[in-house]
Amino acid sequence: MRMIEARGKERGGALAGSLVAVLATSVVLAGTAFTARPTAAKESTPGVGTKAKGPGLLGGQVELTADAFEPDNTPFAVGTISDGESQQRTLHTEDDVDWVRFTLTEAATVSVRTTGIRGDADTRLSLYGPGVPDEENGSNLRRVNDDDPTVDPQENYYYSAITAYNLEAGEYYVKVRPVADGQSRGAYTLSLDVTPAVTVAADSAEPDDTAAQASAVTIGGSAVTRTLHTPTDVDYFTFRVRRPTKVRITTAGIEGNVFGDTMLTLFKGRKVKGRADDVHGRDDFLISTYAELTKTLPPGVYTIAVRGYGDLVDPGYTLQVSKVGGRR
Ligand SMILES: [Ca+2]
Ligand SMILES: [Ca+2]
Ligand SMILES: [Ca+2]
Ligand SMILES: [Ca+2]
Repeated sequence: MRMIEARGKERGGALAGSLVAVLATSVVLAGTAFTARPTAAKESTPGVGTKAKGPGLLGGQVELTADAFEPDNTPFAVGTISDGESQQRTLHTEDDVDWVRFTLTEAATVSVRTTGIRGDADTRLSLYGPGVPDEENGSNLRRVNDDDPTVDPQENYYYSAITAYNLEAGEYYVKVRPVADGQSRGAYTLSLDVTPAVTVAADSAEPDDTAAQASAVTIGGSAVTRTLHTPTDVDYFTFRVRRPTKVRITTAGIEGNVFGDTMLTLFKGRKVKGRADDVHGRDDFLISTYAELTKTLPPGVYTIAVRGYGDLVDPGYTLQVSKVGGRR
């Protein structure tokens, strides 16, 4: 399931609500109709979308053993994976963690994914770098993904994929661990593909890297399309609220782009200084998908900043501001 990494072990009402919202987003992102299967259903409906795995058994038949890459439960002194390589691995216990590293000698786009058959491992994938993973603060955590529709469009609740455009040269670390639901052990294949860095063109609104350069958008207006053409690109937007309004700000990938990961910050006013009391809302901390924010706002002028999570470039995203609970 897509969820916040830091809350991976939580279950219950509060998280369920956010999961539904995130799943709804993923449907839009994928551009592909598939039936959302909430975690709750998986836990409460044995035999339907669950795994028939006995203790120490894989699929109830084959014993689940530690893979050849163990021990690799910490990022230190782990093995490597290279471009085009696939590694057969297992999450043989519910607390198994598999770390692996790779080196980019020049800027490149990286795709790392887990695959397998339904009923095997249910993975969560993290990409750190460059440099030694900062698990405590997440300072070099680039992406997290639990379920990716590109890995398995039909039953995409087990395997994970991360595509990170234009990572700088350096050493990167991949972490695979089970989704914390007590039934995530199993076999999986870990694959890495490295392709040349892509060139992303600056959008027509550039430069819009300060609040003073923000593009005006309207509540209920059509979506605008932008790119994040450099790792440090920030796109500013501004809109006016004339009477108290519940507003939804949505970012999404353009057609064919499901890999983006935006961070969205909403400020009151036009003078964006980044002070905490300026911030009316944020979205998408550690969630590997496009940001969306819903807030009831008093009248005034607001400013939106969009940037790429993990300083990633994005070849095309849309932003739309809509009114919730009324005419759009
Ligand atoms: Ca393992
Ligand atoms: Ca391990
Ligand atoms: Ca831009
Ligand atoms: Ca910009």
